[in-house]
Amino acid sequence: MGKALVAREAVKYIKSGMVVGLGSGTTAREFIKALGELGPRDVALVATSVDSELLAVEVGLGDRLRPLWAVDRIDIAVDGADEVTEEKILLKGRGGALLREKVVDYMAERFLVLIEEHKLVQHIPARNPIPIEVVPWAWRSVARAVEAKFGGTAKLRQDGAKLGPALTDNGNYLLDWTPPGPVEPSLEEELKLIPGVVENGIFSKRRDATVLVARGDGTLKVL
Ligand code: DER
Repeated sequence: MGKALVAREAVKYIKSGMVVGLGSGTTAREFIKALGELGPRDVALVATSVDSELLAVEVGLGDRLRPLWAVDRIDIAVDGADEVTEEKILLKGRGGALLREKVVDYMAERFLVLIEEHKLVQHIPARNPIPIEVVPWAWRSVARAVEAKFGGTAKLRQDGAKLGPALTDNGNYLLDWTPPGPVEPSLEEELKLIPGVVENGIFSKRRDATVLVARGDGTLKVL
């Protein structure tokens, strides 16, 4: 209910002629469905995962899809999040699409985040590990380096559908790192200095994001 509420509200931000970044995850899926149903047709869409691409095709938006290299701007990116603080620092990546999401979410003129109220937290991480996308060959050395430098435990994410590690759409592995406690936003850059790290799920650079929050009572709050 809440996801559909924020998704339909988000469609109101989409205007004719826009280049729209499609996030990934269950809430972003609701947005894609609502866009197919209610949104303007003359938009260009850049999906941040194969999952979002496939759904866009399913809802009749396939002909609007463009690869990122075929557009010169993103007017608005619409995405979900796993956790959001008051300062609009996001934790993302439970869906494994964090690399393409961060590229699109960070380059977008406007960034719209769609969440249900329970995702609002005091600090990150509150309830989820921090995903780190790594070059497969280096996964263990990265896990060791993260644990040695920052503590906690870094586990290789297994693929729920088959034996072995999960692969991202970019052909990389994911580490789910549980730090000993809350982390500083600056860790977003520090993690990327570790050789073998491709990206991580700390999104601390879009404090200007608009956050649409679905409250438990069915009302909407805009942060
Ligand atoms: O994996 C991701 O980054 C997703 O956007 C995630 O953060 C939100 O997914 P959800 O809408 O399914 O909770």
